Amino acid sequence: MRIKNVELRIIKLPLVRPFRTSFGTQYERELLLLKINTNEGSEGWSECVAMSEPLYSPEYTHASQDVMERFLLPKIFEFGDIRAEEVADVMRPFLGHQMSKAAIESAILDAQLKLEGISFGSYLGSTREEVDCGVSVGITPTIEKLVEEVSLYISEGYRRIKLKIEPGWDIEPVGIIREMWPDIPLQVDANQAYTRADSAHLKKLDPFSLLLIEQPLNEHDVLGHAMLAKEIATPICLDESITSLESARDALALKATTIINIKPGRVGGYLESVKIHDLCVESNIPVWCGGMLETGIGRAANIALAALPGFTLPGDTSASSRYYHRDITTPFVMENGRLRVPTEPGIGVAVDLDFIEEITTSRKVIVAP
Ligand code: NPG
Repeated sequence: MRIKNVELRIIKLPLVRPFRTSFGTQYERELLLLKINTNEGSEGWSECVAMSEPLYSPEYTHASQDVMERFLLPKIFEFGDIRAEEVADVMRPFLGHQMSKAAIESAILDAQLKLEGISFGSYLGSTREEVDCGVSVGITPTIEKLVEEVSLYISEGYRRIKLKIEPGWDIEPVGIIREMWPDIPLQVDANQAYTRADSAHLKKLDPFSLLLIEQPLNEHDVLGHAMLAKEIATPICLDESITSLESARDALALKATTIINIKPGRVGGYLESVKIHDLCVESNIPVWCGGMLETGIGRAANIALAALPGFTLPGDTSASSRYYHRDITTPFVMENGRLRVPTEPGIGVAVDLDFIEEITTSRKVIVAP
C-alpha cells in the first residue's frame, strides 16, 4: 500500500464542561486530524492527541503538524510501499514525538485494515465485546460542584471514578467522595504535581482504599516513585513516565509502578501499546487505557485496545457525551456502564465530514512526490 496524500486538519471542539487538572484548564479541545489516501483506494483516519500547549507532554498540536510535514511524512513517502507494522521503524531515526508518530501509524493501520476487512479489535487481539467505563473528574471550584459532578456520573452508570488532585485539593475532596460512596472503585491522578518531600502528606490518602494514585511525581523521577511506593499503601500507577516499552520495563524492574496506564499516543502507537500490554500480562501487572479527551476517532481505537485481556481495570474510556455535545463520529453511547467495541473494518466508526468542516480551523493536504 502506498500513501498518495495526507490531509492534516486542525479542529476545535468545545468541551461540555471545563476540565481542570494540575497543569491547566481546558475549555475546548484543539486537535490535529489525519486522513490518508492510498493508491489502493482506501482511506485512513486518526487523531493526534497532542494538546494545544505543551503542558502535559512536550508535544503540542502545531508542533505535531510541523514535525509531520518536515520529517515524518517525507520519510514515509520515501519508503514507498508500506504496512502499518513497518511505520515505527521507518520513523525511528527521528527522536521523540510519540503522539505524532502514533497518529501516522494509526491512520495507516486504519487504511490497511479497511482494505483487509479487519477491525482494530480483531487485529490488536481484543477478547471482549464491551469495555467497562471509568470517568475522570477535573478539579472543581468547590466541593459542592465536585459532589454534583460525581453524582451525575454515578447516576449515568460509570463503574469507576478518577479524581484529579493537586496540593490543596487532595485529602479533603477525596475523603468526602469516599465517605459518600464507600464502595465505588476510586482512584486519583496528580499529573506530576507533588515532589519527593510529599510522601507523608500522600500517606494520608491511604485510608481511602484507592485503586491507585497516578503519576504523583515528575515524569523523569522514576526512582522517586520507587521510593514513594515504599512509603505509601496506595498502589502507584505511572502515566507520563511511560513513553515506550523500554520505559515500562525499567519502571517495573525498579518497582516504581505496580499498575500501568497505557495511552497509545503517549507510547507512540497501538502496536507499541500491545507490546506494553503483553509485558504487563507476563509480569502480572494490571493495565488500563488512559484518555486524552479524544473524539470518536481516537476513542474507537482506544476501546478496541481496552478490550485486550490484560486491561483488567476500567479505563478513561467514557461516552462521547462526557466530553462533547456533538462528536465527529457516530457517538459512543454507554449502556450499563459499558461501551461496545466497534466491529466494522478499521476503526469501525463513521466520520461526520460536514461537522468536521464546520469546526476546522486549518487544512492542508501533503501530496506524496
Ligand atoms: O477521559 O479522556 C479523558 C480524560 C482523562 O484525565 C484524563 N486525561 O492526565 O490522564 C490525564 C488526562 C489528560 C487529559 C491528559 C488531556 C492530557 C490531556
